Amino acid sequence: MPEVDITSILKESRVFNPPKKFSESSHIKSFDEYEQIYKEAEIDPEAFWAKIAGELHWFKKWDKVLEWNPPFAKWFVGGELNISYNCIDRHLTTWRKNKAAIIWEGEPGDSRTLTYQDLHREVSKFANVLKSIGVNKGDRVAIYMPMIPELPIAMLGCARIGAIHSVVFGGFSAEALKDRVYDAQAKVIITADGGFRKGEVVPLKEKVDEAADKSPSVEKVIAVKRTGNQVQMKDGRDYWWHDLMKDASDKCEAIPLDSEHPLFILYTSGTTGKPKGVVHTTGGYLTGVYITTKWVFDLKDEDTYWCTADIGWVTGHSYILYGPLANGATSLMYEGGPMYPQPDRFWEIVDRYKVNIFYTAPTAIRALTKHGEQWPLKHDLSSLRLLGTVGEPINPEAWIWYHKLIGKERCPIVDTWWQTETGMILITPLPGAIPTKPGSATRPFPGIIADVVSREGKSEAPNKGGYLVIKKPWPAMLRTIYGDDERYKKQYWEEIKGVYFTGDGARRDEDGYFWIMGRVDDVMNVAGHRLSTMEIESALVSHFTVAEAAVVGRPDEIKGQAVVAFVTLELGNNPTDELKKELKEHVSKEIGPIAKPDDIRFTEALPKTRSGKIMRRLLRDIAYGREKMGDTTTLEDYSVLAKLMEDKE
Ligand code: 7RM
Repeated sequence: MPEVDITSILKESRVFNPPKKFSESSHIKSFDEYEQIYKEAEIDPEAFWAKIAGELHWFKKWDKVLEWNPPFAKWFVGGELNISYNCIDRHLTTWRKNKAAIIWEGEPGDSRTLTYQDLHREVSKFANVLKSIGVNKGDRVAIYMPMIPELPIAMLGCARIGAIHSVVFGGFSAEALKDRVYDAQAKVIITADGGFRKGEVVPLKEKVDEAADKSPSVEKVIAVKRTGNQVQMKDGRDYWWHDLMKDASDKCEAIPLDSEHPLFILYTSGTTGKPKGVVHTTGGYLTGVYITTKWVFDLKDEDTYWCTADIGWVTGHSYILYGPLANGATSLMYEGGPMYPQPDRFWEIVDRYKVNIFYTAPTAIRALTKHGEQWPLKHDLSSLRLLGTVGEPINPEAWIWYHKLIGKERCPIVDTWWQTETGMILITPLPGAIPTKPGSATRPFPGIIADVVSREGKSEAPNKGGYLVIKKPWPAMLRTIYGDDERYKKQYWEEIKGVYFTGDGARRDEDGYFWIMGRVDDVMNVAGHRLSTMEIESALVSHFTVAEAAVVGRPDEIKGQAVVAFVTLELGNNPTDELKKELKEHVSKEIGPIAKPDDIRFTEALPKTRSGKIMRRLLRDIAYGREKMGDTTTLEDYSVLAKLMEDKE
């Protein structure tokens, strides 16, 4: 881990208060109310979390709220519940029985709505299917599917009988799938004959065949027919979803599970080698996602809520599926890409379904910004009342675009900081209560004790950069890395003694607001100053010609590191030397000469992971002039990288 003395140079002084009308009708209505709840939760976190858990359905109440043997936590010890019951059955005895649980839109334009009652029938049937092919409580089930309704049905079906799901994002390669199936020793893989993405069929079954052939643990494969794509079905191993469902009974009670029974494993990339299987359990996870969904998105029964993530990422697990359904909400789910068939697909969907709450990633916002204002302007977005972001720091430019063009200066924006490991949102505005500042995730959620500290674990002064840590256990925290308690301990709890190490750099301003500066390995050291790549990127993007920028360091004899910026331009701008000069001056003016890029390289696209995070590690390889790149398995589009390597300067 690098030394810390992260110099923070970005100053953003705009403050946006929650609109009065919004506050009046929201769950948490004022800053004072937030502070009051925060304080109470700080004094007695167990009482705070127990009160929330009490709003859920338990077959058996817990004996003890928390058992903390650092760094191993157990929440709601002795309690028994079932997430599938909480997300479905619980609503069937209320008026929500015939409420839309999931509104699904396929990329080609087909659609389906599942009420809570529909979902109950499908999930019960599928749980019986799983039992009929030999899946038992505790068995691992890998899920490698497109964004179709059968995906949440499969997950809830697993949860209903206590099988542990491991969803692998449908964009991963056969090799990556095999590694994850192997690590989890999955007994079954659930997939489809393909999915639709950017107008094309994405093959899935072929990759499953490749992975399953090399995975002795896999006994059965279930495939949904989605695209009509020709696929091989192996006798005795492979079954069509619709064949198995045809005769399945729709009666399957949700079984009581121990509060600490594992709900899912979700793999996330570490800095090195093998992906980490992050383990989440039942009672604590549900408590965390239930209350954050309700308060952060200010969710009401009338809302149509849309999170644009893929369920293959933690954002989809927590905020498309479990959080919203635990609240009895209507969750919209979209199969395809934001630019298909045109860059207004998101806005067209918002308009057609009258979406009220919209949650997406900064990378999507920037991509849409690049296509110009005409696309959102074509649609009526007046149904929107709240916007959200997640995944990376949002640069103030993109924030303001989102605020003006999408929210029409009417909708609060919740910039939510969290991780696969945290399970739930930890640092975030509560939209009716906390004034926002573009680029800041603002304050910790009640019950969360966050801090910015030095390598030695000492709190940093306001506005001084340091490591973001969480000081107390929280219910939705990861319990371990699957099969590797040691790695869990070392990676998260031993880097900085006694606290959870997030791997992110941050600063806290004079109002106690958190400004996330990205992963600490995305931090540079220029002439003795540790600079956040994100802040320089932000300055670049504030120039009217720049669509997106990624900044990395390369070794420099004099300064230690030199600043290299990879820049994509808004359509219609020419990548000239003049412009390079102008951009350097612009950064110099925006943040100071220390941050002025030494090199600017124009590129048509930046290398990103499939979830849209810029892979600065690979750009660093290029900036260093390395011939061989590091691990590229999580890269979305290899040609972007190949092109960058070709036009070396
Ligand atoms: C939910 C998710 C986690 C990493 C995290 C940060 C970055 C996420 C924000 C953010 C600044 C945010 N899980 N990150 N949200 N940085 N502001 N609002 O993305 O496991 O895939 O990634 O993402 O670096 O550590 S994740």
